[in-house]
Amino acid sequence: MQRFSALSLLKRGLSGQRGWTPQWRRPERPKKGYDAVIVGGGGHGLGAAYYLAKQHGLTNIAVVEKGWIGGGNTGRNTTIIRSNYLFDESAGLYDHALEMWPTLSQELNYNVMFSPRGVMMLAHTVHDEQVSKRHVHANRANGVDNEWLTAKQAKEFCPPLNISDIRYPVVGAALQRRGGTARHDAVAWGYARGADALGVDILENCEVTGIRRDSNGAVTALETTRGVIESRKIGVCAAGNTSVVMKMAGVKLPLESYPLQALVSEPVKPIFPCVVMSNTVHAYISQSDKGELVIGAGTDAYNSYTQRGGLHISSHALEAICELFPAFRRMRMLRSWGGIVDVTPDRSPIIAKTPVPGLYVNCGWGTGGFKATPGSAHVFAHTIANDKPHPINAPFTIERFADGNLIDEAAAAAVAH
Ligand code: FAD
Ligand code: PYC
Repeated sequence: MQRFSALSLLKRGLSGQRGWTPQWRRPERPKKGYDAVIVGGGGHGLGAAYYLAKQHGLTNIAVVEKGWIGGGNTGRNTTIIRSNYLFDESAGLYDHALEMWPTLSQELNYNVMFSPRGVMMLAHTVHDEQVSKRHVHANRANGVDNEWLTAKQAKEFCPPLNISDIRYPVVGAALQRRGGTARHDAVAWGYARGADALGVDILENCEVTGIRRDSNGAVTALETTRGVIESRKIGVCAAGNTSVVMKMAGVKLPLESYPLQALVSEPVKPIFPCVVMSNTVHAYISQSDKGELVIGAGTDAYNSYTQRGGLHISSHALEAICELFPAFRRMRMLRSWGGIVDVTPDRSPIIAKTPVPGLYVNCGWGTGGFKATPGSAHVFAHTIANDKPHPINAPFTIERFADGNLIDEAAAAAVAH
């Protein structure tokens, strides 16, 4: 790690910040070929490259990214981290990730600012309460922490919360204390720097435009805007663009792409101690370390590849936030943005081999893949290196949509879609 004295920092600042050492190399051009190539420089792709190099000794590899790393959903998400999903398979996957978050900064020697401040999911109706309690019981049976709070306890945990005198009074909440937030960009940058240090080429502004296959159907190369790159192993982590990339290899996946948006307020002093989500009113909120209230809404109701959502969706979320937290009614919103999320029919991801030899896919995270980044990257690297899934991602196949072994996490996905 580079260290700077106060004087050298000042000199660098005054000199227009010239002379910083880039955190990862920018190779002038791709090599002719690699042992493996990952498509997509988000957290899942960069993380997979990092674990391929670190744990499987595959260092002649590259990550190809059509824009800049972290510029997809990784840098656009609201960073909620939790593992309170319903089914055993999901507990295995999301808790594997949650167990990796507390030491990720040390692992990468890069501060990802993981903050386990607690994620509280509100219940507003008897039905909400029943569903939440079912999740609490299922989680605890799997050794995953989750607890039921009364409305009064929920307010004690989050004092700005209004629990009565509103359209949807709060009847209680499920709290996962180990849940929280992290700094999204730092996750991408930390994995990029770590992978680069192990020899991985990170190729930005390199869009995949085609996938070549041999007479047996196996992958042989990627066509990109920076030339043809040969590889017998290709891992696709292209989030909102998965269908587009997979079509290049003739693979059709059961995915629908939707815009999902979020917005932040002007920054204020620390006022909000945790993360609060409400599925029923389609809104969730936390406070960033910079002081902004980070607020998210539901997906738009139509398929699209635009990275912005409809105004009525964010207005709806803000109405709910103002009812739940009347103290925020006069806050100004600073900016909003959107991402594209790929949604599967059962709202669980696909982390799997594909019918095309040498082609692997990690997708379908919908509105909730950030939390899974370290765990997903770790098991996806295993899948690519060994040409077979890790036991944790073995259930997350493409075939489940034909054989019926669905992992229906619609209720746990938390953002309506
Ligand atoms: P990405 O970070 O999107 O990376 C995919 C990359 O692939 C992109 O950089 C893209 O440019 C690149 N790519 C695409 N096509 C090509 C091509 N042809 N060639 C080369 N590169 C290509 N999840 C949570 O767990 N908690 C949250 O609070 C949360 N909030 C969210 C809020 C919003 C507004 C949004 C949009 C998403 C949210 N998510 C959340 C979901 C989460 O952001 C994603 O599931 C996760 O970041 C996906 O990571 P990734 O690495 O798979 O994808
Ligand atoms: O998956 O927890 C989540 C989430 C919250 C907001 C968007 N996704």
